[in-house]
Amino acid sequence: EKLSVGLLFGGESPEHEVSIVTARAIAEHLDASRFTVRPMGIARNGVWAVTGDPFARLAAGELPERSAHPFLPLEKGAEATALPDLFFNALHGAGGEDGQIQGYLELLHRPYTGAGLLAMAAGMDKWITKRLWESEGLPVVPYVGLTEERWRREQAVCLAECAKLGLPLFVKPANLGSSIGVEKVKRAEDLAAALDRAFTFDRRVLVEQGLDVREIEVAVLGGDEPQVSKPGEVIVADEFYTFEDKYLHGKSRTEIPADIPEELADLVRKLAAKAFAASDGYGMARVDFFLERLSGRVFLNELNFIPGFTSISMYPKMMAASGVPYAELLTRLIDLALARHAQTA
Ligand code: ADP
Ligand code: MG
Ligand code: MG
Ligand code: K
Repeated sequence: EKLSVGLLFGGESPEHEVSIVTARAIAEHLDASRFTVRPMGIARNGVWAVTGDPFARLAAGELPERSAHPFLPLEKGAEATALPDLFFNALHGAGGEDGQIQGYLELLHRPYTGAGLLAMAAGMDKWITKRLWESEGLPVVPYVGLTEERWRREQAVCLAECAKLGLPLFVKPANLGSSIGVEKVKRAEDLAAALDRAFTFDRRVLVEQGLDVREIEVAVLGGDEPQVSKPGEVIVADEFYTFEDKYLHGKSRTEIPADIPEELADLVRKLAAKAFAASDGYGMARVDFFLERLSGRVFLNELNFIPGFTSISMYPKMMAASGVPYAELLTRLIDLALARHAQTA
């Protein structure tokens, strides 16, 4: 008997389109001898499209009508849809990568790929992530975390605290991705306006020391004893790795494995495993590092529990270079989901 896999994609985040591309790749490569795919597209209005060809319907921008049942986000006419045996989560960003969908799937009592609710929510929040890593003595870039309330209450004190970090600074909303809302601030007099803009995205914002860095990434797969890939590098063309660069007119290149000394690669892989564990990681994560050019020091930047995941994205390419081709990666993630569910059910 084959397992039916509810493939969740789309979603209400800005990564809606890239998620459609990812899900098509997953559907194409899933082991057909073990699994049947049930594409479930979350349209931009939050309604789950599960009938017809959900890939085509979401790609066309369709906004399905919600069923009359007030408790369910399902489309009208799909009320009789059976629950799949498990869910494969291909949703990036808000709603899919931040614990929301994980909580919903827990309530449905079905296994799902990736980490649990707590890890996903904490991994989405760059401020919480840094605190978890700092508590384990892991190296993070010096930063100041600000809430919107505090910023409104005592701007001068906040600015003085940030000034201690020097220049340039990076200002970023705590709970976003794809470089949305990330700004490089080169002059002290520009910081207040940058903070005001960041607070339009989130009530929690980070101000970080801006370093001159190489960007090194590692793919992690598994549970308590995860497999850690060889590091790769994103060679950034612009001033930093921006949304445009990531999705629109990417001038950046990637290199796998990264051209770094072996001892450094070992250090990065060790730190990645520790960071994954400190964040209660499970399933997969791409752990991103900064390698400071001048000092050669290594810092953990962030971790992404649902990183870019088309067959040519960094995470799958790093895993493939470490001996796990895409189709096997999908099977491993599903087996991890089943194992985790068996532990907690
Ligand atoms: P996102 O989750 O949106 O990818 P990041 O924290 O990774 O957010 O920031 C996006 C990009 O901004 C990074 O890949 C890097 O190019 C640049 N960046 C962020 N923080 C710093 C920093 N402290 N120093 C130098 N560059 C940074
Ligand atoms: Mg991110
Ligand atoms: Mg990033
Ligand atoms: K993240």
